[in-house]
Amino acid sequence: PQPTLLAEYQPYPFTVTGVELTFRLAPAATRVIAKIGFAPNPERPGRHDLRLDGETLTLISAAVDGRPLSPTIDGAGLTVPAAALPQGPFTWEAEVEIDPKGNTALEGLYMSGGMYCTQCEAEGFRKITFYPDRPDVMAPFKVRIESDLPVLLSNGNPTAEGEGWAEWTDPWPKPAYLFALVAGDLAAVRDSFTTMSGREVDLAIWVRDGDQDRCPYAMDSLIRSMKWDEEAYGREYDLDVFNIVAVDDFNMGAMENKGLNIFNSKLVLASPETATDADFERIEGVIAHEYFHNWTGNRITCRDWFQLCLKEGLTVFRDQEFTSDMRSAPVKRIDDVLTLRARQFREDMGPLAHPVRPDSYFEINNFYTATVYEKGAEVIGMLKRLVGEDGYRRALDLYFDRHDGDAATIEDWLKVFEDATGRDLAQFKRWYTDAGTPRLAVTEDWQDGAYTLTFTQKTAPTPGQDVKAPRVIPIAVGLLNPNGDEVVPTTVLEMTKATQSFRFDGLAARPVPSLLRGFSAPVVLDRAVEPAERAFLLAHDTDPFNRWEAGRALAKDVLITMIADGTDPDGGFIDALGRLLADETLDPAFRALCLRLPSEDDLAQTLHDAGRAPDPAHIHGQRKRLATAIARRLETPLAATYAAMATPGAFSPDAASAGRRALRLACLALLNRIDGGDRAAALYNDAGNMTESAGALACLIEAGRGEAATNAFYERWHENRLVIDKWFMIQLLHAAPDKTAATAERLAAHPDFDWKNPNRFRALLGALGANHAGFHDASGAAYRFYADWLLKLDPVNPQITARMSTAFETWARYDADRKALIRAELSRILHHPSLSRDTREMVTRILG
Ligand code: HT7
Ligand code: ZN
Repeated sequence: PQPTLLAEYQPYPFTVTGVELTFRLAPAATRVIAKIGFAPNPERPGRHDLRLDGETLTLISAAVDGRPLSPTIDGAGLTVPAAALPQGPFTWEAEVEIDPKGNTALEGLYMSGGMYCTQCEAEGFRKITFYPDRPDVMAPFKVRIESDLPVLLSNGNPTAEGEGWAEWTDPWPKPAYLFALVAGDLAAVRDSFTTMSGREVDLAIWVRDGDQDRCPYAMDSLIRSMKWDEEAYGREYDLDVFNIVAVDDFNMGAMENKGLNIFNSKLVLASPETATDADFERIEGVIAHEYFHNWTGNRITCRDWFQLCLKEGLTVFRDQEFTSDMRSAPVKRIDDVLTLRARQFREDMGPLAHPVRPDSYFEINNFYTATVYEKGAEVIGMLKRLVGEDGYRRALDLYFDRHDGDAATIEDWLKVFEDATGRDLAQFKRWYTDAGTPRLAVTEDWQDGAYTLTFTQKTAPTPGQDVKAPRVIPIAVGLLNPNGDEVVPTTVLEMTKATQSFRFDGLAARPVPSLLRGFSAPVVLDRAVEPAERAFLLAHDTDPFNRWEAGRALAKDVLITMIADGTDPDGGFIDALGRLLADETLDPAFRALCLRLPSEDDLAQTLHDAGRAPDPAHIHGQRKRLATAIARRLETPLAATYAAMATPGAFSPDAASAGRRALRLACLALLNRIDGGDRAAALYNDAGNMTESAGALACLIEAGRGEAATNAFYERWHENRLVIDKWFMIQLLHAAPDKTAATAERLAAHPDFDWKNPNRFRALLGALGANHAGFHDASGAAYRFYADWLLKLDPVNPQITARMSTAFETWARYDADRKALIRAELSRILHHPSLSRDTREMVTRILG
C-alpha cells in the first residue's frame, strides 16, 4: 500500500448537497439505504468519476437519478465512471447490508451490550455506507431509524417519531466522521441549559437502567462547560438537544458527534464508591473537551486528517483552560506537563516522532497521538504567550467569524493570528511541521550589574527530518535576588536564533534565574544547577510551576546519583521536602505533587540521554530506597499530615477535597515503606470512597500483604465492570518486577478477563506496559506475553493493538540483551502473515 501524503491533497470533485439515510436495524444484517445529492465541485472543473469509499459493505442495489447501475467495487470502495454520470447535479441511491454484531473493531456501526452505536472518526463511516468519507465533504443529514428498541438517537434535532421508528435532522453541514446513531434500551438523566441568547436546550445522558445515579457529575460538568464556553470564548450551543450516551465497548475516551456525543462509560459514570478523584477530574475534562469540539472541530472542521491538530490541539488547550478555571491552575499545569513529558516527550525522542501536523500516513488512526493532542495544545499555549491575552481573543474571534462552516487548515489558523495581531508567524509554523523536542542549553554571565543569559537550541534528528532549523521559543524568565525577593518579574524572552543572549541591567547582586516559568515552551532545559540553587528556588520561587520543578529536579539529581554509585540519598533534599510538606500555606494538591518521585520511565530516559543504558530493576530498587529514606527521616510530619488530611463527612469531588486525599495518599505511600502496610490495612477497612480503597489496596500489594484485600475487593465489586478494570490494573501496576509477568498470566486466565473489551484489555496489558521494571524484567517473559496478546487482538481490534504496540517504542534505550529480546518480539509480530495495516505501520516505525 501507498502512504497518503499531505502534498497530494486535492478537493473532492463533487459537493454533497444533502444526505438521507434509513437504517433498518438487525444485529447481523442491518440495511442502510442512502440517498445522497451530489453536484460538480467548481474547485475541480472537468468531468470526474464518482469514487465512494466503502469497506465491509455488501451492496444490494445502486442507482443514479433512479437508473440502476452496477459500479466497480474494490476492497476500498466503488467507482462509477464519469461517462455514467449526468453532467450536473445528480442523486445517488444505494442499499447496503452490514453486520454490526460481527464488528469487533468497534469502527462504523457496532453493538455493545445489546445496543447499537457508532464510531466514525476517522474513517468509520465508510463501513456504514458508500460515501466520500473525508472531512472536507460536508452536508446536512436526515436520518430515519427503524427498530423495536425504545431509544433511537442520531445527530441534530428529533423531527418525527412513531411506533418502531424515529427521524432526526441535523441542519448543520457536517463531515461524515461526525455522524452518529444509537439504538438501545436506555435510561435518561435529564436537565436543561438556557444559552446566552435565551434558547432552551434539552440535555440528556443515556445509560443502562440502574446507572442513572452515577451520572450527576457528568451532567454538572456538561452544564459548567456550556457556560464556560459562552463566557470564555463567546460560543453558544446551536441545537435544541444535546445527548450523551455511555457505552462499555469503545476504542478511545469519547467522541464529539454533532449533538450526540458517545462516551466510553468510564468517562461518564462516577460515584464516590466507584470512582477515584482522578476519574472525577477526567470526566469533567473529557465532557468539556467533547462539548468544546462543537465549535472547534464541528462548526469549523479539518480540511484533511493531516490537520487533525487544528481541532484536537485547540480543543485540548481549551479543556486545559477550563480545568484550570474550575480547579487549581498551578496544579493543572504541573499535571499537564507531567503527562506531556511522560507521553509526548517519550514519543518525540523515539522512533515514532512525528510533527504536530504530520505529512504522511498509512493509517490515520495511528496519528491520534500525544504529539497531535498534547504538543498541539502546547503550541497554542506558546502562541497565546507570544500574542498576549487580547491578541489571542482577537485571533479566536476572527477564526470563528472567518471560518465558521469551513474545513480549515493550519495555514488558515496561523493566518488569523497574523491578521489579528500583525505578527509574522512563518518561523513559528515550524512547531507544526518539525518533529522533535528542542533542547535548550543555558549559560550565564554576571558583570558590573549586568546579568546575561545565553540560550542555545538544538533539536536532534527525527525520522525523515535530519536537519532542524531554529524555532521561536518563548522563554518566560524571572530573576530573584539572593534574599529570595523577585527583582525581575516574569518576562517572556523571544528566542528566534540558534544561539541568543538576553541581558538584564541594573541589578545590585547576581540574581538566581527562574527559567521557563510555567513551562512556557515544550523543550528540555539543559542547565547544570547546584543543589543549593534548586533548594533556593524550591523555597522562594514565586512561580508555582518552577517551585515544583526545582523540587522535581532535585529529586531526579538525587536518584540519578544513587543509581550511579549506590550512595545514600541526600539529606538536604529530604529536609527541603519536609519543609514543603509542613508548609500549610501551600495547597495540599501541590504538596502531593511535590512528594511524588520521578517515574522509573522518566529516570530511564534521563540515563539514556546521558549515554547510559538504564537497568530497570536497579532503577526500581533505588527509587524504593529513596522512598524508604524519606519515610524514615520524615516519619513524624508524614504521619501528622496523613492524620490531618483525613476528609471525614460526606464525600465531595471538589478540587480542595481531592487535594487533601491526594496528599494523604502520598504520605501513606511513603509511610507504607516503613510500617509494613499497617496504615494501608486500616485505611482499606475504613475507606469511604474509591480513591482511598484503591490507594490502600495498592499500598497493601506493595507491602506484600495484598491478598486478602485483593480478594475482598473482587467480592465487593465483581458486578461493576469499571471497578473490576481497576482491580486488574492495580494488581499489575504494583506487582513486584520479578512477579509481574506471572501476575499478568494469572490475570489473563481469570474468567473476567474479557479481552475483546478495550477497557479490560487496556487494564491488563496497559498496566503491564506501565510497570516499568516488571515489563522490562531481564527474563523477557513480559515482552513475550505482551507480544502474544497483541497478535491475538490484532485481527479482532487492530486500532487498539496498534496503539498498544507503543509499549515497545523505547526499546533503543536499553542494553543489548533487552534490545535483542524486544526486537525479536517486534519482528515476530511483523512477520505474522495477516497483520493489520494499523499494527504493521506502527511496528515498522518502531523498529526504524
Ligand atoms: N475526536 C475523537 C477521536 C476519537 C477517535 C479517533 C480514532 C478512533 C476512535 C476514536 N474515538 C474518538 C475524540 C476526541 O479527541 O475528542
Ligand atoms: Zn478531541
